[in-house]
Amino acid sequence: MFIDKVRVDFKAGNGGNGAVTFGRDKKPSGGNGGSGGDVYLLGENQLLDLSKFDKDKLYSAGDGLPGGAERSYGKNGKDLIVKVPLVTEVFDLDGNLLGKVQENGQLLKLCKGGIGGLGNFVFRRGQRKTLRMSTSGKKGEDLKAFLSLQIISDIILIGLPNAGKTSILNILTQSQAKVADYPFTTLQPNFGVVRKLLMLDLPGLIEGSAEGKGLGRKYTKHINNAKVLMHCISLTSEDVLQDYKKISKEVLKINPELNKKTELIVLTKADEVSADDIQRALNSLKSLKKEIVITSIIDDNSIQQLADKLEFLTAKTS
Ligand SMILES: Nc1nc2c(ncn2[C@@H]2O[C@H](COP(=O)(O)OP(=O)(O)OP(=O)(O)O)[C@@H](O)[C@H]2O)c(=O)[nH]1
Ligand SMILES: [Mg+2]
Repeated sequence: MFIDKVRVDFKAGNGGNGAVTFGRDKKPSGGNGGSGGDVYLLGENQLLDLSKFDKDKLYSAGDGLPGGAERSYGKNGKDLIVKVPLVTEVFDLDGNLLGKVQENGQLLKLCKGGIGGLGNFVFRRGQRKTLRMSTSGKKGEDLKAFLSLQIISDIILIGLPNAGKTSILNILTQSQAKVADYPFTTLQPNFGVVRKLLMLDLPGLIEGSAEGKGLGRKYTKHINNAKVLMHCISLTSEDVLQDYKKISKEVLKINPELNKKTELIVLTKADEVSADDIQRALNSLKSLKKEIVITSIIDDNSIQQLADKLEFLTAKTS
């Protein structure tokens, strides 16, 4: 199941306690405790979602070990490095943004390990009563967080329910996501890769998606990071321009900046309509001055032309 938001608890390691020991000469010799390990997130571009996180688990780094005799230092606790997909944002429970992992290999420190306590060797020059003194290791920081993912895709498929989005994703990327002759077949985003381009198929948008109607809003944040918007409209529609406007309105409500994004209109199901219908649809969309490709999933040529166009547009955008 595709998961783009999780509640996760992190905890850095505690520092080890300082030791109280005496050498053969009866002088204080206790070493310092080791530091607790830190917790980091690491950007990993091969990961696609946050489903590997277990909300009931505490993600914790190792504790520092106590100091030992003869001034030996306790070993430092092991850092915990947790891989996350790009772009992962970290929020505290009040919704404050704490940080963002947006590049492959980027490390983001979430919690700092506690420093180790001091052993009594440190207090060797003190008074008699301080010779047995040591300090405890400090506690590691903890964080109750939400991780939220905004996928960086090359192409994002948008359009009304039943427009044929998943069918195109399947045929272009040889995926096997569910397709059916009713709206809202796609309940969670589907992924596929065509010519090394990551394609994301969102559940259909409807009027009011931006305000939370239907399934739209849950995943609409992923539109922000896509290079190309691929807007699917069925040629069997009564009014393709109206369909286009309904979705565009929703997209702009999600983010007004999205009208600057490269957009390709894909007219689908060409095999179900006549040549005249196609011409009529093209005429009604003319005023938009957008690139348009006409497809049918049973016409392989049209699908290859679409792939060429997507390759060209994404290359131009990056
Ligand atoms: N004849 C024909 N039917 C198509 C074509 N593309 C899709 N369909 C049919 O249209 C219906 C809807 O297709 P989907 O791919 O599920 O549409 P969707 O946009 O993903 O729909 P939601 O997930 O509900 O938003 C299915 O019955 C498909 O078989 C096409 O090119 N030609
Ligand atoms: Mg679908």
